Amino acid sequence: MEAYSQLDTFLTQAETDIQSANSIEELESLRLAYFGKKGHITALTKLIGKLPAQDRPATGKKLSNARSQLQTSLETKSEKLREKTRLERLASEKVDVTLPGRRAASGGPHPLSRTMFRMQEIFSRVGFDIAVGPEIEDDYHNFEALNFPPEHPARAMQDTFYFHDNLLLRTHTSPVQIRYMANNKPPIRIVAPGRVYRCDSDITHTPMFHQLEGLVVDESTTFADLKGVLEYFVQEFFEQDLKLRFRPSYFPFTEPSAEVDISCVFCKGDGCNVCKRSGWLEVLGCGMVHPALYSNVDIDAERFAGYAFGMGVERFTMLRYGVDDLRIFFKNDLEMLSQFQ
Ligand code: 2U9
Repeated sequence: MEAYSQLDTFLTQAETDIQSANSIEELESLRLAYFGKKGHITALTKLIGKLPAQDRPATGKKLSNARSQLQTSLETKSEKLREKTRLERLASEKVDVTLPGRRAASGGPHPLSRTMFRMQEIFSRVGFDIAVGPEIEDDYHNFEALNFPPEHPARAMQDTFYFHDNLLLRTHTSPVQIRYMANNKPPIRIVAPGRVYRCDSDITHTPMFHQLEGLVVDESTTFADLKGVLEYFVQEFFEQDLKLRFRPSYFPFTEPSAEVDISCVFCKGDGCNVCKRSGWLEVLGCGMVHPALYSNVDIDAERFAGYAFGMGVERFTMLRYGVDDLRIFFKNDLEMLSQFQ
């Protein structure tokens, strides 16, 4: 029969088709085209019965050979394609172990916190304890005990947030030292870090800012001790050999009082924009504790003397990191903050 005489041509074409199949799916559709319900080989197999009896054995054998040849080819090709797919998957899933790792995003302390920790660490190295107190204070601890009498003009130096006559947001951390002196006997050696509040807001002032104040009260404490401690602190904080300059000043709670300049951390004193060509930066206030304060806390002013100092955490942070705008500390801009690692 015609269909059988073309079996060789069919086989040749089928071999070509099998070899050029590019996927398991393509191969499967070829298998169906040969061996499926309506497949060519299936059809030929069904036709065997219609051949003259003498032709059946030879044609049947030929067909059986063709069937096994195709099955072998399909099987071999199928293995090849599976191997190809496996290799492609391996290549696409390949891990380049030399690539740099992806770091897990992690938070960290705010730059102002970092500065406060750094300040506390330096002072604790030279024997200072850390003291803290409430941010909501009364007039007595924030002003009166610190030698700001009622109606004294010095109160106008600090614009205060009042809840009412007697309750306010502390304008400095000094009430912490008053409370500490009231509850502890000398020798006293503390720093008080924390938030303070003043009704003031412009480019260089925020209504909330941070201070760190220090207090030492002991027998025979002198201004020279104060100078030594501040020189050590400034050197350690900025990791630079900086000069200190003490200028006479006034605070109600210290006498004598001084403002302290350091040689400019940017130009080393040569004069630049930051120090306004002066070579100096004002960074601290300090003085000997005013004897009037001791009577409020039951310390013998004849026997003890003390020194105190105060500094702004924002100012020190700006100088250390070269930041020229105070407001970035309060914006919670993560992109900005994540640079202070
Ligand atoms: C007690 C006695 C004395 C703390 C002091 C200063 C000088 C001072 C300013 C620095 C920059 C505040 O943040 S700032 O604006 N501080 O100049 N502070 S002496 O004196 C005290 C504190 C407590 C019982």
